[in-house]
Amino acid sequence: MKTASLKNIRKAMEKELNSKRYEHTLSVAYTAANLAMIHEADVESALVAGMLHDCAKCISGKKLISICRKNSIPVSDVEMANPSALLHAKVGAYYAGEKYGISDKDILNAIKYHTTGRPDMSKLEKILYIADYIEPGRKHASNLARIRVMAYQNLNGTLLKILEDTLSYLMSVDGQIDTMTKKTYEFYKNLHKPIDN
Ligand code: DGI
Ligand code: FE
Ligand code: FE
Repeated sequence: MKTASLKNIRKAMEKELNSKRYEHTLSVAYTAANLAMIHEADVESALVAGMLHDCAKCISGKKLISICRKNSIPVSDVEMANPSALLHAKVGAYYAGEKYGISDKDILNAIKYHTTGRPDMSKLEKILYIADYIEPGRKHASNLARIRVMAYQNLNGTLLKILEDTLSYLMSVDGQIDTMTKKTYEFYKNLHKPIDN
């Protein structure tokens, strides 16, 4: 399939997603574009990644597992137990390639890792991860006002704060933590360690 235009992707998302998720999608796309402008990343890629990041979010957990099985996408035990939270990102990346014709690896990886992050993310991956967390429609996360300011100044510091807050939120609700979320947190924590001599 030829790469769909941004306008066509937006129309497809309007059909595919419920209205709340579609509003969130638009907000993430434009927040990601803003972050790309200030951090000198590719604005078009940020828009496309934002527009498609949750393209599999309205698919049931059961269906997400079966899509993974059919297409040889590996599923861990934690993903199997939390398919909606974790697998929509992996399936989303798969759909972005197969249904929406995206071949840019960086965009596909940004979608794939938008929920857990991963160690040593590209600039676009960081931008999407952060935009998803800070978009104007998000209301409930703690420290949001501070994180929004940080996002326009320092991507790695912002990632670490979001990861810290996500892990404490997951622990407070007894949520199972994905190995990738843990690895990402460790990576960005070590990056910020003060050098002692
Ligand atoms: O799809 P969105 O709601 O826009 O955002 P998202 O893709 O970042 O998903 C956010 C949810 O994912 C949030 O409720 C926390 C959850 N999450 C992130 N890392 C993990 C996780 N859930 C579990 N169980 N384990 C994780 O490691
Ligand atoms: Fe998501
Ligand atoms: Fe999202």
